[in-house]
Amino acid sequence: MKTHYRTCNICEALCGIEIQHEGDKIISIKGDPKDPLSRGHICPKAVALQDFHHDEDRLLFPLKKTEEGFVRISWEEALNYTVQKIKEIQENYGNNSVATFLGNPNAHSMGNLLFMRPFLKALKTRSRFSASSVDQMPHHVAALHMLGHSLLNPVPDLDNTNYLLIMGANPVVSNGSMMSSPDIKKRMRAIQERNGKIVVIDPRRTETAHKANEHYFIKPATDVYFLLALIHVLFREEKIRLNHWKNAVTGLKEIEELVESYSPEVAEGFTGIKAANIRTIALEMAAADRAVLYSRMGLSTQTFGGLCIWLSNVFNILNGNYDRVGGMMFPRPAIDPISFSPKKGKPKYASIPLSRVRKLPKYLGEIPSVSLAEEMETEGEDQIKALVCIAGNPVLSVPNGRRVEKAIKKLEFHVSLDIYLTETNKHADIILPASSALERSQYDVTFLNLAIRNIAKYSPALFEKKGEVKDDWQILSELSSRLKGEENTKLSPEAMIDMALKMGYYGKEGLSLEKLKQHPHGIDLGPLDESLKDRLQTDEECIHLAPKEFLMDLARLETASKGNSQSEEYPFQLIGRRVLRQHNTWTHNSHRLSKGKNECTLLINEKDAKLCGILDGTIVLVQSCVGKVEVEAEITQDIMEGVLSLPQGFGVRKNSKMKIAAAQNSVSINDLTDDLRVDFLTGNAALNGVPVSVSIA
Ligand SMILES: Nc1nc2c(c(=O)[nH]1)N[C@H]1C(S)=C(S)[C@@H](COP(=O)(O)OP(=O)(O)OC[C@H]3O[C@@H](n4cnc5c(=O)[nH]c(N)nc54)[C@H](O)[C@@H]3O)O[C@H]1N2
Ligand SMILES: Nc1nc2c(c(=O)[nH]1)N[C@H]1C(S)=C(S)[C@@H](COP(=O)(O)OP(=O)(O)OC[C@H]3O[C@@H](n4cnc5c(=O)[nH]c(N)nc54)[C@H](O)[C@@H]3O)O[C@H]1N2
Ligand code: SF4
Ligand SMILES: [Mo]
Repeated sequence: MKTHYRTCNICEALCGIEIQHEGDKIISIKGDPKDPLSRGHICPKAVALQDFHHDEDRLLFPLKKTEEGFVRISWEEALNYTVQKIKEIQENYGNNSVATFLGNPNAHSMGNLLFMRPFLKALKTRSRFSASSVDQMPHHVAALHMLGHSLLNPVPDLDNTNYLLIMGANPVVSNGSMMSSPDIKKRMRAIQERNGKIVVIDPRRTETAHKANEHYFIKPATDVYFLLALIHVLFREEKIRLNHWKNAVTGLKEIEELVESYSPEVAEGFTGIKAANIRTIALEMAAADRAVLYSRMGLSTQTFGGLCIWLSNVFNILNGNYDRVGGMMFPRPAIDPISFSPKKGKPKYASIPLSRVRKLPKYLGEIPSVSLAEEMETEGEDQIKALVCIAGNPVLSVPNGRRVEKAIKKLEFHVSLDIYLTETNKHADIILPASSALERSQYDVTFLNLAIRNIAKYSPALFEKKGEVKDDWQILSELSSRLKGEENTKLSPEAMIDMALKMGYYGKEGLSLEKLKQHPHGIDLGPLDESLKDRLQTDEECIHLAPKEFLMDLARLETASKGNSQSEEYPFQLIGRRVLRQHNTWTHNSHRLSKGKNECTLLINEKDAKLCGILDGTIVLVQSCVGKVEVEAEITQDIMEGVLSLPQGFGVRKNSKMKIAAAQNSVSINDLTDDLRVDFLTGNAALNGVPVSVSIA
């Protein structure tokens, strides 16, 4: 029996795991107590890594769609045919007629990240989409305008804070996002044990809210008023303290003026949270020496997602808790993506480019994913005719997935890099099978940049590859060289990581790949420190509190504030949720994760259920202006009246080749979400607060 150490790559928590195995057979998967970040913590999903590896439904050979269905072909044929089709379509319709969609697992794979840029360069298309614009794009937009670089994202210093205000996040289940902090429950308990306080603002009394000191229901998509009121109180009560940023911010006056009219009383009217409570939270946070506001998914994926994330930053800065111990802090990663594309001293972009059809902003060079279908459907120059989908499942993950599916079916060519046959790539012409996590090596380029301690860790591959699968980076590299008509690169991800480590902040202290290989549990590089002055990318070395992009969006807020959002036809507001035992759309074929009670239920408040005659377990029809689903109702007091919740990531259909997933009752929340609901400021999807109706099916 052998023991292998690595980092679980499923979610952002970066848990260290210890795998005991005999050859290809896994004996056990446990938390690694010696991992400096996770200290032994894991969740049930890590144990399922073996299910994905051994899954008989996993794709093992390149496939081509024929009239008889998918048939196995050779890699040579698959790669050559793919490149031939891409070239043909680009010659006929222009380079931008070939689109890319990059899904979430790319962020969790070193090879994908390192080889994506050369691949995109070889593909020469500006039609790029990703899961970022159905997720965290507002965080990048705020970082860009306030700090000068999209990737300069702060994380809450959980281990040192004494007051944690959580808005629109459920880390007890999600294990945290834009914040790699495994074992969140223990870290939350530690805050309470040192007499600190945790407050949660969420339309649902979540698993996290149950562990907090206080929870307040908020009417979906009204958080912007709550945040404006928090800042209003700081000014009114003369609590502004900038600490070491005192002479290094711009826009303070503008912020003071704009929050003037947003008192806690005004916010109460929109949010449903009592003015007195809003005032108390602001004053308690001002009084706490170390306090932090952490806002995530529930805030970034709403109609004013950009304003919400911007104002969350502004609050932390004005409360003296930015780049400061116990507040929002900036990691110093061993491989710093910012050092590879610094903005400092560069001329400012004139303006953000806009998408072709709906004129939405293209941050990070990406067309917002809410536009995926319309960019395929709408004729004219740059209409999308082909799709290269890399670890993405937009039919289930993008709003109005059914429309996306219809548009994808009409494409001239569609190639997919995936580990499964999904609701998206079942329509592909070519499927290129990627390796699973245990078959490849890993250094977490993305999430070590968001970890709440500075850590470096490398994990080698554990198993030989099954069938004919290749690592994504190998596939990308093969495609790049064919597109360019050049020899395949000899560079490996390992060589690139080694180079980057040596060039990085800890390189001078001797950090290298060799050193990481000698420390299989990872190396602790210490707690977060005040690093923003070294890393800030604005020309003036100041934090911009009031960038014009955000100020301009306040006009949209004012218009919206005057309208009546409640519709008679769709009187409820739908929000999403995550479940502990699944990750997005791709873990549903694990038998370990899929046994037990049905988790794909519609949560409804008991009073609403009574009014509608709905009982626990009743099959209900939920409808929105784009579609409908039938699903089992689950009655609870833990959701606000007028709000309904469906889990995200579900929706594998009965005829799916993922047999275990197909056997479950599963509906896609994105059959209901509306692709026309968008945060116009950032282009991010407004997945939360969708108007819906519910009735007995
Ligand atoms: N309504 C609603 N919609 C949402 C959300 C929500 O909360 N509500 N959440 C959004 C968020 S935060 C995200 S991140 C997106 C996720 O959206 P997507 O990224 O589209 O979906 P995933 O399920 O993460 O994974 C996509 C695909 O990657 C494949 N895959 C897994 N591992 C690998 C690998 O190593 N290589 C390759 N090539 N493929 C692999 C999986 O089989 C799957 O088909 O969904 C978003 N959509
Ligand atoms: N188990 C598990 N873990 C995961 C994932 C998974 O699928 N399963 N997915 C991973 C991914 S890709 C991501 S991005 C992260 C996301 O991690 P989180 O950001 O923690 O996301 P959620 O768990 O969806 O929590 C969002 C919360 O926002 C609330 N919410 C909805 N609308 C509003 C609103 O208008 N206002 C406020 N204040 N709250 C609102 C919801 O009720 C929910 O509790 O999780 C990651 N971790
Ligand atoms: S919390 Fe995330 S990283 Fe940790 S074991 Fe679970 S899925 Fe893996
Ligand atoms: Mo995500």
